[in-house]
Amino acid sequence: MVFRLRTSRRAVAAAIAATFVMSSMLAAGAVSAQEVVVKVGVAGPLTGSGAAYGKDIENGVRMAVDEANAAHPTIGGKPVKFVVKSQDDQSDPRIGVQAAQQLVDDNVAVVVGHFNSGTTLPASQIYAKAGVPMITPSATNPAITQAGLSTVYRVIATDTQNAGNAGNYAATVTKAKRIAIIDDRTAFGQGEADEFEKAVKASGGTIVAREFTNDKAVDFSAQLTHIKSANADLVFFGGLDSQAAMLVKRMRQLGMKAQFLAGGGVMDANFIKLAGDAADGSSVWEYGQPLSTLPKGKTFETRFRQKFGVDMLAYAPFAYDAAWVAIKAMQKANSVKPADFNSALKSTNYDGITGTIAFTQTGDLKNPSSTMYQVKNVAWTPVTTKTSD
Ligand code: ABU
Repeated sequence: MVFRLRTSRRAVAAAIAATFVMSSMLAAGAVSAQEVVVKVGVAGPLTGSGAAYGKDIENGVRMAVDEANAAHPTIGGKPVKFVVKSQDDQSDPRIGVQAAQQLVDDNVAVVVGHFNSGTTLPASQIYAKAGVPMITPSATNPAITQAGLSTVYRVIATDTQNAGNAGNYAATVTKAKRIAIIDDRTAFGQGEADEFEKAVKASGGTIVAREFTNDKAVDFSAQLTHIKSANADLVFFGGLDSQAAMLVKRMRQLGMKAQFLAGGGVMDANFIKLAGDAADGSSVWEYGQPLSTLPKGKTFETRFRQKFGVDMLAYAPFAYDAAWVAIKAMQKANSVKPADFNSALKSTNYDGITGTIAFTQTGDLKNPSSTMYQVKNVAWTPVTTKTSD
């Protein structure tokens, strides 16, 4: 009996002490009983050949979220903590759908992603059904925003714009007379090659060969032999950096002197490293304006390197901006409920790292830019930028 009484007194004393500690922590702002956790979903390839792109996007989102949390935000009168929830879609449309469903089941408020057009297209339907806004920082197939989904946004130019600029450039500026195209048959690669072809023809250029491969291929000898026999003087590749590098390398090994031109997803250090000497003189059209010309661009690059210990690829600034666009919409709507802040997203006017972000009625970026870069002295050098109306 005596023993029980002592234990009970100890328990009461411990409870009083715990209450005192909790009150002190609340007063100091260390914890909050009312804190609302808001999950920001990120979807992209975190394994496989596209993993570097997915990690780049995840880092961009993490940077925005950490900055937002450091300012101790309140929304709807309650303290809010943003957390990043990532899903690896392995650049596979089938796994992309599963990843999207997982994020929805995990009650994310918003998704930044996916990286690939091929995963974004089916995943956007899952988010739309659940009413969860999705902002892609990188998927550029025009069809993504043409499906009439009110929860879909894109903070980057489409391939109608970017590859369209490339096609017009190839036909009118390079003076190429015999243009060949090869694509990787993904929603992105084939899509941008189609847009390139349309623009070449609309600008009076001539396509002499249209070849394709797949996004896992490492040998392009058959396609290049055909392109060589067609006597092409410019080769456009629709696909990503590693394959672009292997392709231009093989072109030079085969003695082909044709100009090499590509679209988005190629302008990075990986291309130069893999292509070696063959990289020299290669040109690409990449989405957006050069970071070096944007007011907050250089600082972003430096801060990114300091925080993550790696150089950013092309899409981290777009992912960072996409996350901030979502956070600002929640603050404007004073709600973290997707149904509330999705309306606020539609009137976004955000001064981001990549420029001003506002959306068209279909969720595309208003007045998107794209820039042509060329490899000179083992570095990508901006040549010209075009901004669409
Ligand atoms: N737009 C660059 C690569 C990502 C994609 O659209 O598949």
